[in-house]
Amino acid sequence: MNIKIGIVGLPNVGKSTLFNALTNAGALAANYPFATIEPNVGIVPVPDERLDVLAKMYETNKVVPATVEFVDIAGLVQGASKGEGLGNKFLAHIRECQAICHVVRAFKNDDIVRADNKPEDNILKQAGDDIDIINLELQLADEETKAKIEAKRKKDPNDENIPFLTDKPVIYMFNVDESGLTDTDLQNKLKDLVKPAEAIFVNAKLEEEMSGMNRNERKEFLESYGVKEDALGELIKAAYKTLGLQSFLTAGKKECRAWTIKKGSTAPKAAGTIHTDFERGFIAAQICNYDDLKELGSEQAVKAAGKLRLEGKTYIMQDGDVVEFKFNV
Ligand SMILES: Nc1nc2c(ncn2[C@@H]2O[C@H](COP(=O)(O)OP(=O)(O)O)[C@@H](O)[C@H]2O)c(=O)[nH]1
Ligand SMILES: [Mg+2]
Repeated sequence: MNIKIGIVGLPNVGKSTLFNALTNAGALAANYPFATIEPNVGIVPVPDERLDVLAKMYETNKVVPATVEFVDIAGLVQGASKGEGLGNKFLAHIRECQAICHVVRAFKNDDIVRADNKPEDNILKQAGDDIDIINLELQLADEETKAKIEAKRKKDPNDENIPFLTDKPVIYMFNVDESGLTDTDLQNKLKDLVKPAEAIFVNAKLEEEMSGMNRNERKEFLESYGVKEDALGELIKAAYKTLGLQSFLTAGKKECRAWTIKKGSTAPKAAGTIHTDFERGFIAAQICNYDDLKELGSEQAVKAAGKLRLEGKTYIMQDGDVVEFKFNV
C-alpha cells in the first residue's frame, strides 16, 4: 500500500524546509535506500523500532520498513484557482495524494515575509486567515471540477469520477516558534481552529538543524526543547490515525518487514498486500503478537507458551501482528 501525502500551504510557511527535514529524518530512520524521486517528491521509511528488534531476533540484516511518499506542492496561493501564481498546476499533485498535510505558519519572523506582506502581529488570527485562504482555493477548484464533471456526464453518464480536493483528509501542521513547542495554551487555540482534524506542532527550523545528527543526537536535541518526537514521527502517527491505517509485520532470516493496511482488514486482504497470489490462495495465517514475541524472545518460545495462533479467512488483523501466511497457488 503506497501512501502519498501532499504538503501544501501558503508561500513562506516552511513547506520546503519541512519536506527536506522529513526526507532527511527518513534517511536516518532505517538502513533503507530512501529516495528523492524528483526534487519535490521523497519516499520516506516509516520509523518502526519493532523492526530492529525482529531483525536481531531473526538474525537478518535486511530490514524493510513501510514507506510514505511526501510531495512538496508549491503554487497554492490566494487566487490560484483564478490563475494566480502557477495557476492550477497544484491540482493534479493533490489529487494523487490520500491525505493533505497543510502547513500553517505560526512562527514570528519579520525577515521572512508573510504571503500577504503584512507584519506578523497576531499569530492566532493570521493562522486562521491563512487556513481559510487555502481552504477557499481548494473549494473553488472543486467547484470548477464539479462543473466539468456535469458537462462530461451530459455526454457520457458513466464518466469516471474525479476526486474532490475537499474530500481529502487534512492534517494541520503548525510551524511554531521554539516557545510554541511547549505552549499548550497556544496549541489548544490552534487545535480549536481546525478540529476535528488532527493538529500537530513542529518547528521546521529546528528540524532542519537536526539534518546532520544521528538518532540519539536528534532525540537529545529535541528533548532539550521539550519535544518527544520529531516531525516525521508526529506526521506519520497523525496520518495513520486520520487514514485509519495500521501495520503488520513479517519476520524471517531473509528479511524483516512492515506492511501498511487499513484497520479492519481481514487476513486474506493483508496477505494480498504482499502478493495477489497470497490472497487468492489464502489458507491460513500463523500469527503471534509482537509484544509476546519480544517478551518471550523467539517464535519457538511463543509456540511453547501456546501463543502462536492459526487464523482463518475472517480474522481481522491487529496492529503489531507478526504473520506468516499459508497459501496455495
Ligand atoms: N524562524 C523560522 N523560519 C523558518 C521556519 N521554517 C521556515 N523558515 C524560513 O522561512 C523561509 C521560507 O521557508 P520555506 O520552507 O522555503 O517555505 P515554503 O515557501 O513554504 O516552501 C526560509 O527562509 C526558511 O528558512 C521556522 O520554523 N522558523
Ligand atoms: Mg517551497
